[in-house]
Amino acid sequence: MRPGEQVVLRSFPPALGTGRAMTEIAGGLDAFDVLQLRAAASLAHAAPLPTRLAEIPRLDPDGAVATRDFRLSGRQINGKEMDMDRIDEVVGKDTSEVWEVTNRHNQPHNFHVHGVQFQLLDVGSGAPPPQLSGWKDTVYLPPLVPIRIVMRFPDYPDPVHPYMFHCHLLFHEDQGMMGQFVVAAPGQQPNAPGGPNHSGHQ
Ligand SMILES: [Cu+2]
Repeated sequence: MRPGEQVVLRSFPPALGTGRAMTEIAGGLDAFDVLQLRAAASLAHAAPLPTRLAEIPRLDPDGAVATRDFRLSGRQINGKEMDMDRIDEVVGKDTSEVWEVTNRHNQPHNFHVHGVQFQLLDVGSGAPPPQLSGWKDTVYLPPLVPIRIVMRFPDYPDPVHPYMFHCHLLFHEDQGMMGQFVVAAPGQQPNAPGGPNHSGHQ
């Protein structure tokens, strides 16, 4: 910034990969101002930037113990809506898995996983672009483009209290576009709070 300078940070239309009408409904044609920066009349120098901001250790997909498919369509994931009394997936504590996530719908969806951060392996048949190459909490899913993610689950097992995975468009998750997984030690069985295996819940 130069003294007295004003600049505006603006959001430009993202490439949603949807048809024209759906793109318009979903806000995919919108441009809008996000932030205005107004420099003071007198400025001091900032500290120099490091030449490299961060090192990101890559998760190795060859170390994954399982691969799972997640298909998002309508308001369902793998053909199911959220049920608090159902555990959809059981993963092993302190293990890595590859999840292939695909939006099988002509609407925008995205995918969010609790308890972990993940890395993208590929988007369609290509490598993820730089802006998708770091640690992610949520990834946008263009229609019909399979996205593979890799993650390592916590080393603390709990077969009763689940984590969620869901579309992070809030009205979609509110309409049931969500599922549950537990992190289990070898031999542990999932035990949803209202499920048939649960004994201690009134
Ligand atoms: Cu959605």
